[in-house]
Amino acid sequence: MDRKSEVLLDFEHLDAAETARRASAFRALMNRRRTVRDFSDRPVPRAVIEDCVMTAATAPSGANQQPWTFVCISDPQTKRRIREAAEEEERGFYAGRASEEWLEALAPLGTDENKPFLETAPWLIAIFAQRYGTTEDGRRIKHYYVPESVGIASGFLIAALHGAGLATLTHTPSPMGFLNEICGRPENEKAVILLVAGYPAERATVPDIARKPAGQVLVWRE
Ligand code: IYR
Repeated sequence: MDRKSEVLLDFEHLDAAETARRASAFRALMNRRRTVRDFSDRPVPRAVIEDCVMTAATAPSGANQQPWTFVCISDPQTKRRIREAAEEEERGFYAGRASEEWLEALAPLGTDENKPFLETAPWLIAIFAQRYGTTEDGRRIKHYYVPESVGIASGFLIAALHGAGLATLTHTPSPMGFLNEICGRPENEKAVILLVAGYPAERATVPDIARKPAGQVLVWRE
């Protein structure tokens, strides 16, 4: 087993004051993020999406296997197919598959089976988890910590898009098998999130909900 290493060269060594400033500024930036469901059709250049996806692809992953594929969709016909398939699943969900308890938990969000944003927003990013890898000669390679790795990368993507001034919706139509067919992805890949990205519509509304305060999130052992 060869373990090659290289010197860590471009790590930014900051003093305490600058560290505190950066932490605080990033907290303020991320605290302004809201999940948005009313999108404008204002275009977003492909290069912006590429930068954000390649930021996501800097995420750490199990055994550095980077078990993710991001399919970026702006083509109106593909968006329409995705909307139609997603709404069909959602009709089944809201009209029966979802338990009373689940529907109650969703009530504050005001969601229903209509997903117009899947056509309005300029970009849909279908995030696929590679459950296993394959070699060129077709053998399977086991992947480790796949849900964790793809979850971390998805968080990076949401943060990158937000940092670029875009709004996102972390959409999870259930089940999402239709995305394999529409996006032409192989059997080893499982769609985990359909991320909607773009600018918010004018006068977009968001649910009146709040983040948990530090006292409910953060435990110190000093
Ligand atoms: N997939 C449905 C329901 C839904 C489920 C959860 I969990 C949410 O946080 C929001 C919605 C929908 O998109 O409407």
